[in-house]
Amino acid sequence: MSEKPVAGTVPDEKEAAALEAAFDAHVAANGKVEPRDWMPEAYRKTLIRQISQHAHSEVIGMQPEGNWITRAPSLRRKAVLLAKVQDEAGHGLYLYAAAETLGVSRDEMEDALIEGRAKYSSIFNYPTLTWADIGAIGWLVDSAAIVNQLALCRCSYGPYARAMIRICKEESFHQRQGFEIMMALCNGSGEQKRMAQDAMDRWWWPVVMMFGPPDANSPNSAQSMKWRIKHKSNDELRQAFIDQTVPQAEKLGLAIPDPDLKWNEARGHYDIGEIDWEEFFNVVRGNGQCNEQRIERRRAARDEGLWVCDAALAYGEKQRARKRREAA
Ligand code: BYC
Repeated sequence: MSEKPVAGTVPDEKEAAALEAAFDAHVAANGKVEPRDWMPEAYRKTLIRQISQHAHSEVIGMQPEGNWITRAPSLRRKAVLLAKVQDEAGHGLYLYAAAETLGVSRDEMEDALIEGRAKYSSIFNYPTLTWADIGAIGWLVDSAAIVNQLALCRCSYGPYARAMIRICKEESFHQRQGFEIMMALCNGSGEQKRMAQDAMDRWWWPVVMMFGPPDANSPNSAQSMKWRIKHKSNDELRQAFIDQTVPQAEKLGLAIPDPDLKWNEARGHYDIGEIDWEEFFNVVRGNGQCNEQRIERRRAARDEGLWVCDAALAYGEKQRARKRREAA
């Protein structure tokens, strides 16, 4: 894209059509788009929407797991969980930074989340009732995240694709720690095994829904796939997750709460029962079990942390003033 006009150039109508055609050809050939390249306004907006919502999901996702840091069953489990939750904060930061390259500020994105104008993943509106939920999140939610994010590593927008590569590496560790918690519970006492099954029963369907609405009802998919932001559709990714997870559940000795789950020899995939899309849209609209609590906590964290930002800004200004004085 280097020979093309940089962002901020205002082309006339004919130039704009030529730029758009060149842009489409570039991304169709799997070319990368960088922050200073010309891009269609709708491409920029789509990326801001998706990357910021992805960042919000990482940051809000710290809450359900953070809920168990003080109650982790051993020092080792506590240290691992703390590290995982810190990783999620880091993922949020890489993603906010990637979105900022598109000309939106961190404050604008945060306001949109807190004022309910931006979404975050439906999955984080479910409560973590027992320690087994921490295992289920690591195993199932992070597995789902990896399936989705591996495809995003090839996203046409360079800063997003590069952030995804690092995030996926960290998510693999998260997935293993979740599976290991589930393994310990499944090989433990009868009560521990029941706790693991109960977590499976509550998390399975919300995780299946995490991939978003079915392709036929996914308004953003067609354009995002054309722009190579998405390389695989919501249903393709959902199917890949189900196919890889069923054998893992069998290994753990956990039942999947879907009486219609069945291997389909002809398709070479598992068939599943009907997904309750009403529940999904209800949660996305803000009416899930924890939506209010999640946003309220985020708002409180921002408000209570404002003095830290003010102090950092005041300190920076003091340093600059000193340098100016010394240079004078
Ligand atoms: N929840 O046209 P569609 C993590 C919305 S973090 C809520 O298919 P698109 C982790 C969608 O935004 C995981 N809303 O959209 C963190 C759209 O509404 P808008 C987060 C959802 O963008 C901590 C509308 O439904 N991962 O794993 O083409 C600890 C129609 O959908 C959801 C990402 O964010 C949902 N589940 O495809 C542990 C990945 N699904 O925006 C783990 C990046 C859909 O038009 N995002 N909607 O108002 C993506 O890959 C895509 O944005 C999606 C949706 C596949 C999620």
